[in-house]
Amino acid sequence: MDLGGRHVDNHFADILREDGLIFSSTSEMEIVREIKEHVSHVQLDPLSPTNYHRSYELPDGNVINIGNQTYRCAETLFNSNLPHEYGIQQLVDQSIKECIEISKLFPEDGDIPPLDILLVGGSTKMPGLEKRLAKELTKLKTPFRNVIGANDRSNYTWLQGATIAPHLESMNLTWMTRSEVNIFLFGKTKGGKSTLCNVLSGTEDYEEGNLSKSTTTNHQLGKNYNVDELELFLMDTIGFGDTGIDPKELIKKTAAAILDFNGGINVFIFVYESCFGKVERDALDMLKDTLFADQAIINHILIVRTKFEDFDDPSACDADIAALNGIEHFAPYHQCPVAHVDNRTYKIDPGGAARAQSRVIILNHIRQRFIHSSYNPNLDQLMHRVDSWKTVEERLEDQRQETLRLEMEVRLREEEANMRLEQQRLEALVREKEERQRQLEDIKRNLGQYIKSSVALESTKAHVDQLQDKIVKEIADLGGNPFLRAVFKNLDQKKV
Ligand SMILES: Nc1nc2c(ncn2[C@@H]2O[C@H](COP(=O)(O)OP(=O)(O)OP(=O)(O)O)[C@@H](O)[C@H]2O)c(=O)[nH]1
Ligand SMILES: [Mg+2]
Repeated sequence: MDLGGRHVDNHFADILREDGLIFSSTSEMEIVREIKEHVSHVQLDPLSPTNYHRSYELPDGNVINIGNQTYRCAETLFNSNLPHEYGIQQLVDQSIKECIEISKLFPEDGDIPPLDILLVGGSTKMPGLEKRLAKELTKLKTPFRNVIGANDRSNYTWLQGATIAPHLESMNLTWMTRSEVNIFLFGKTKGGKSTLCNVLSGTEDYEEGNLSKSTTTNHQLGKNYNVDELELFLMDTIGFGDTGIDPKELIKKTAAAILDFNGGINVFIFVYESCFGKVERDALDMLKDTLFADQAIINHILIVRTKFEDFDDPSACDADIAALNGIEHFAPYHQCPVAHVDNRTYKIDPGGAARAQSRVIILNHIRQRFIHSSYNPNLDQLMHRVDSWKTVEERLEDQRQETLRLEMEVRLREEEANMRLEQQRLEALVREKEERQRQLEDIKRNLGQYIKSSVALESTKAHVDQLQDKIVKEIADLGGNPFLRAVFKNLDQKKV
């Protein structure tokens, strides 16, 4: 029986409408799922009146109040007045009774003891489920002992599988393996990603938008589908282009979608319509350079051109690929296979024949090229790259700041050099002044000595004059010797 979390979400969205709370698009259904995880529970007796209210803050900050829908949503699991035929209690009852019937085929093994029922899987985490299931099974007189919630229920199946995996060889069992294909769809908004998800899954789980606004505007959770012996894990994403979403936010949301993959990604399906231009190239570059910084990613990209009316005409497809190879923006991705589809709406193509054909085309590509290997991103490095990623504007601003910083540095260096020159000039002036000072001191000193010498000379001269006068007088006293008079006369002349 296909009954689980998605049914609870859908029923929850239906009954929230009673309070005027409308959630319908793919992204809004994610919000419903989150509300369910936070506020829902399973009532032991859904008919007993309760006055139950829980509040929940929506991503836009609005707080909503939810009444009995918090437990009514889980009633879909028990088929209380709901459209499907069985509830989980009937399924469990049937399984246990079948086990007992089978055990009767092996009487030598004795009767099987009363069974414990172990709840596993994310949808079983709603508080109160164990007790309610036990109550319903008792009503059905199911032979069981306890209903137990497994630890780590979301991963329990895988964990248990992992514990027996090492013994498989010795158990000599032949196991059938299902081919799991992890698919990440991305591309420009309104290109047809969600439609392709519907086509591949054969469902209408994804909201196909109108052509005037972006539809998938929030991070999606991947979903599993069994399709033609393949187990597809599909991840629809927010479109690039005119989504009005901040590019940084978009990169973060795209990275968050990648983090949801358990294990590798087999194929990145890049969806585009009509022409391959710069937006398309930027979106692929974002994957190759920004998120993974790895050329090898090219081996895991399938390019899908949607809305291609002649998709069933091989020569038209070949001609389109030839034209694509002539486009400069496409050059880095020319090795990637290109598929053409036309997922016409049911209005145009009520039988969905074109969609069915598209599915075969894409699955063939997947089988031929992508099923056997997957790309395992290094998630730590991915987050690091996302955190340090900058928009073109931010990068330009960084460059502008760097240029300003360099200009400032050059100016400072020039000023420093000028100051050094000025200082050197000042030092030279000081040195010259000191030199002049020294010279002046020398001159003063010499002048002093000169003055002293002059004074000495004057006094010597005065002394000589006195001596001369004295001599003259003494000579005059000596009388009138003609020879001496001539000498005196001569001396007088010299004196003059
Ligand atoms: N004729 C035709 N219409 C298509 C095809 N693929 C998508 N459409 C239509 O194109 C519109 C947009 O398709 P979506 O699947 O919502 O596009 P998207 O890429 O998910 O858009 P966002 O979620 O806004 O990013 C819808 O009206 C689809 O019905 C196609 O191959 N052929
Ligand atoms: Mg979409």
